[in-house]
Amino acid sequence: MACKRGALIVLEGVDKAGKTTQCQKLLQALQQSGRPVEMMRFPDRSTTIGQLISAYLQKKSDLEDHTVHLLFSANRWEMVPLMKKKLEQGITLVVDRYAFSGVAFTGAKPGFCLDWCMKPDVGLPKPDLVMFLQLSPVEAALRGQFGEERYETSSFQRAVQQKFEHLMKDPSINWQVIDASKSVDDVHKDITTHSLNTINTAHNLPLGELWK
Ligand code: ADP
Ligand code: 2DT
Repeated sequence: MACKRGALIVLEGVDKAGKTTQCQKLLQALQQSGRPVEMMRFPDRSTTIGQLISAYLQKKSDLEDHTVHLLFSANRWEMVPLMKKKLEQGITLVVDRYAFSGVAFTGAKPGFCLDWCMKPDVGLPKPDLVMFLQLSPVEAALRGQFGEERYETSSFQRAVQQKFEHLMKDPSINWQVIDASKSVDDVHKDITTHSLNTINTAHNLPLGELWK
C-alpha cells in the first residue's frame, strides 16, 4: 500500500505574532508523538535566490519592487520538488510563512493589487491548513522593538495586516485564525489541535494546487 501523504501546514501572521516560536513547538510535539515532520521557512535564505532576498531585507541591496516579489515567489518554487517529495514520503511540513506573506507584504506597497501579487504563486502546493496568528499592533509592540530589517515598522505592518484580512476571506483556503495573545502554551494547544485534525484528514486527500 502506498504510504499516506504528509500534511502541508503553514503559519502566517504579522511580525512578532509568534510564528517561529509556534512552528518550533509544533515540530517538537509532532516529533515526540512519533510523526514524521520537518520544518521549513520562507524566505529560505540559504539558496542563491534566498541570499539576494536576504541582502534586500537587510537593506544591503535595493531591488525593484516587482523584481523582489518575483524572487520571493521563485524562492518557493525552487523548493517545490523537495516539498512534494517529502509530502509523498508521508512527512508533514510545518512552514513559517508562505505565499500569503508574499502577497500581503508586496500588496501593502503602493501601486500593487492583490490579483497581480497572487499570480506568480498560482499552482504552488496548496496548504492543507493555514493558521493566522492574530495579534493586535499594541500587543505586538509589547513583545519588543522592531528589528532593523526592511518592512519592520508599525505603519507597514498595519498595512500588511489589512492585506492578510482580505486574503482570509478566500473560502478556498482552510484558514484558522488563532488568538496569538494567549500564553505560548495555550497558543500551542490550539495549533496542535488544528494540526492533528489536518494531518489525519490530509492522509486521504490529494495535494491541492494553490489559487487554481
Ligand atoms: P514571529 O516569528 O511571528 O516574528 P517570534 O516567534 O519570533 O514571532 O516571537 C516574537 C517574540 O515574542 C519573541 O521574543 C518570543 O519569545 C515572544 N513570544 C512569542 N509568543 C509569545 C506569546 N504567546 N506570549 C508572549 N510572548 C511571545
Ligand atoms: P522573516 O525571515 O523574519 O520571517 O522575515 N516576506 C516574506 C515577503 O515580503 N514576501 C514573501 O514572500 C515572504 C515569504 C516578510 C521575512 C520578511 O520578508 C517578508 C518579512
